[in-house]
Amino acid sequence: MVKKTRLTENNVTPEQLFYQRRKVLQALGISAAALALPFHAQAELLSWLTGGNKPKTPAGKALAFTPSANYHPNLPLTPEEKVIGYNNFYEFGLDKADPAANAATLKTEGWKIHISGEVAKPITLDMDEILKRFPLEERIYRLRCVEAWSMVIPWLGFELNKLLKLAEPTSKARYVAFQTLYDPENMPGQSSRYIGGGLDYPYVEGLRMDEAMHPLTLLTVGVYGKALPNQNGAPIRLIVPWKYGFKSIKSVVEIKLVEQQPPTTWNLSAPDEYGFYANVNPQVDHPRWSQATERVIGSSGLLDVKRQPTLLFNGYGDQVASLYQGLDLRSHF
Ligand SMILES: Nc1nc2c(c(=O)[nH]1)N[C@H]1C(S)=C(S)[C@@H](COP(=O)(O)O)O[C@H]1N2
Ligand SMILES: [Mo]
Repeated sequence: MVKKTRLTENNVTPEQLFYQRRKVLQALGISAAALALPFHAQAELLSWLTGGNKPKTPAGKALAFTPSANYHPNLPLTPEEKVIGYNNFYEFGLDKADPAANAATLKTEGWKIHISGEVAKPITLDMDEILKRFPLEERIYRLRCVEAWSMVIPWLGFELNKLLKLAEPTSKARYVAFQTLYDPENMPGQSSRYIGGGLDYPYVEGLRMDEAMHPLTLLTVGVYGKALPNQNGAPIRLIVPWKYGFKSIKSVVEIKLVEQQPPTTWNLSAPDEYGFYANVNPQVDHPRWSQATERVIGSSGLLDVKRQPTLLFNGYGDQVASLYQGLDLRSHF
């Protein structure tokens, strides 16, 4: 068994410090986490960090979409450079700046998504077919990471239920299982536990069928009016706005409808800390930190970090609380 890596609460470190630290460490040729690692691991990270002229992730191309009247909360957007520069995508490293720096190696050409399992019509779609079949809508959603920070992000996407209906789920379909691309050659965290934190890859996630069919649940292909940058989970990723961010799995290739609750990556890694449901809940603390408040990314100067109260179901309770009637949210965290 590989060592468990745990998400950490970064609330004492404004994101600007991450960038500064990243710059200093890059100048030194080594990353923060590396300093605590054995020598051979430092060497592995060093060769990766200094590995030639890495291509820069290109900006996404502009996409056509309809602004959605119903999903535009009156909230200030997180600046685009934070949305595409401060990321969690452990396949490309553990630091928040790592995905933007390293995800250019993700191969998205010829991408296909495969829907199978408990369906009458298994189906494989490429990105052109997806964009042809499903008109894009802009949805402005809150994103609340389990690490107690948050953003407000304008996604471009379509409701997952439209894709699932196309495959005609059978009566046995009770859950939906999702899987990220597995490509250890181009996703360095999948082949090195020092880069990828020792998670089991490919990254997998799951939803109950009613959660998957809910109109808030999106497959997204863009952000800020353009195709998703690789670091945000290009070319297509899930967004479930009332759940902690780790449910919103990136770079999805497989969607399988199943009878039994599927395994999920963070729950496998630390079952006492990350549950299957992962509904945002200010009353149920993480074992190592409070979930009552959150750090607002992009709102602060270097030292004045704005915190705000976290909302039950991330503020989407009116739409989703009925899904959980009779469920103990404390034991089903
Ligand atoms: N495949 C994969 N999906 C992932 C992750 C990851 O490491 N790998 N991180 C998750 C976490 S913890 C969060 S908070 C969100 C971050 O999405 P963003 O970088 O687009 O804001 O992606 C989620 N999806
Ligand atoms: Mo997260």
